[in-house]
Amino acid sequence: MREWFKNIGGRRIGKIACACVLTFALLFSLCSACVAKKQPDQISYVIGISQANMREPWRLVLTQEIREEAAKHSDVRLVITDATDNSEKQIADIQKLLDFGVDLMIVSPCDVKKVTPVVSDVYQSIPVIVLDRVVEGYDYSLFIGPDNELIGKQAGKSVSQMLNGKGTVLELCGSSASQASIDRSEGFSSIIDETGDIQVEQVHVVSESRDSAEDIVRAYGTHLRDIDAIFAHNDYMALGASRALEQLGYEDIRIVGVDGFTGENRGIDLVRRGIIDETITCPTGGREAVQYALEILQEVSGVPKQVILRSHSVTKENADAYEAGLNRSYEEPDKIIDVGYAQVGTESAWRLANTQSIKTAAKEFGINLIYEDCNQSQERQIEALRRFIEMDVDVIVLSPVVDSGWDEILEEAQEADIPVLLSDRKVSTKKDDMYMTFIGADFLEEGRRAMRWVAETMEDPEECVRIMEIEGTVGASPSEERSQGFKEVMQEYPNCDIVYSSCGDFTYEGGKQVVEEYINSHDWDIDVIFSQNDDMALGAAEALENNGITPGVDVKLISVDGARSAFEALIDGRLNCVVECSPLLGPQLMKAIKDLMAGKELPLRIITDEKVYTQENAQKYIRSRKY
Ligand code: GYE
Repeated sequence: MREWFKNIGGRRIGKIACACVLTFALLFSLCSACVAKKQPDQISYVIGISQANMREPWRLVLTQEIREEAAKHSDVRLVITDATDNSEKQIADIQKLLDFGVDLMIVSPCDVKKVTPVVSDVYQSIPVIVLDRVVEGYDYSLFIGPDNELIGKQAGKSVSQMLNGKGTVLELCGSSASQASIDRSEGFSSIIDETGDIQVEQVHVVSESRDSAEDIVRAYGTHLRDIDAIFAHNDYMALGASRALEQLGYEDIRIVGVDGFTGENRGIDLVRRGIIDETITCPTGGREAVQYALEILQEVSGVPKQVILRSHSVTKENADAYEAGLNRSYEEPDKIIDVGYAQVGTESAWRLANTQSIKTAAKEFGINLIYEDCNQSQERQIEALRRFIEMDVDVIVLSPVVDSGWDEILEEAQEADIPVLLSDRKVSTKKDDMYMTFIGADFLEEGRRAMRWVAETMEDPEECVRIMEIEGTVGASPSEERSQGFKEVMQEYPNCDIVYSSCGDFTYEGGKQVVEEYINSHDWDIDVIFSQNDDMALGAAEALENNGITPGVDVKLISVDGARSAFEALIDGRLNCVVECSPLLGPQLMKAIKDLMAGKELPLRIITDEKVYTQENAQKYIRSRKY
């Protein structure tokens, strides 16, 4: 390794040398009709891994998965550092990796707040994948991690069932600085609080280790008589707790852990041997990190911004089946995949681009797409899903026009054993497992970005800003969450206020009508219009112009989506800011369908990558816009 490091500075020279050798080999091969093979020691990429620590078993598994996945590529090298849970050391490690000249960095942060600015700086020069704990903001290429709040909720449901809704739980939490532990606790208590008759005693096990957990539980002594269950934030603490209970003779206390790895004394083994009652899996994302790292380095399009991994509840009853699923080999189905797709409608430029992206990708992936345009009607979408179920399609894709009212039809799809994928918009259902994955945007962040732009461009921070909000379809997740995100940031600016809000239903005419109605009933006194999509913003601009008000000058217009028409309006000065919401979900959706049909597990959510555009940068980007 040392010898190799000496060459690292010359790696670039090495690559040029390799390129010359290859060129010669290629010329030679043209003459001798033979193709030069890649030299085994040719390095294409060096990936730096900044690990929070190499002490926790979860991180050892993460590192092992990264190594195994990278080993499949002879031209990839890893440089791994161990921050020993010290954020100052991690910051120094990250700088060293940057100085080595790594091509991409994978960071698993020790302390989110301290490491966020460093990741943001590195991201200005090389791609960064954040693992396990997300940093603040979006200055990174990709985040891969579990949904820790959902893991906590699953534990809460399991413990509540074990205790029949009544009793006392000892919660062995991880470090209070660990966002994962905070989220797990929040999820856990959100469910426990609903039951109303379960008390929780929380203890922070700072080292999150087996032995510390064992010591803490043993110190409880006879007080354990009052404890009915233990929820440990990882399986190692669960094992420590079980050892203490065995020594003290309290063997009826139920135990739930987290992580669910295979191997001796790890979650699946502990459950199978009856040492703990349940483990909730927390995948590391190591393999996915290397796979996406190569896609990023090879500039493959469509790499998402966030991949949220799925967790499973494993008990003695399903441990064997779960482990068998881990080792299953994947094989492409030997049939054309039939996909029923219930699209919202044709209400906006975004929607047309979204439909086109999905149809084109279906063709490219060889998938038979049965497409239904449901004209912004939930009733027609439900009817379409029923037809897909009767047709016994392989997969259903739904872009739900609104987020509620889907439980019954999704139940029918489940009973028919037809997986449902959500594209673009979300649903809220009673049960968590009603669909396989969600592929779409972070609407909350889109709303925040719109208000941040308002704040950043206010001439006088003290000035009073009167805002009109033109909302999309009532009850649709983008409408609700963009509004929520906007208001969340607006709270920091007491002089800003939404003085009028009305629904434009995501259409041009809808946006135009909102402004006309306001003008007909008020003297114009609006400083900023926040329109939740481009079509409504452009309709609003026309209404303003019809009334002698200059959009983009007399009133600032902010929109969401980023269609070409919006870029043209930025360049014309009629719009001031456009927050991107990509409709180009087709490739990711079809890849997810192929993976699903090949037996692979899908992430819980795949969140698209998006940016903010203004009059200053619109001209630069308009040529590269794909919709
Ligand atoms: O912003 C709008 C479309 O669901 C994100 O629906 C999508 C929204 C998009 O009509 O233009």
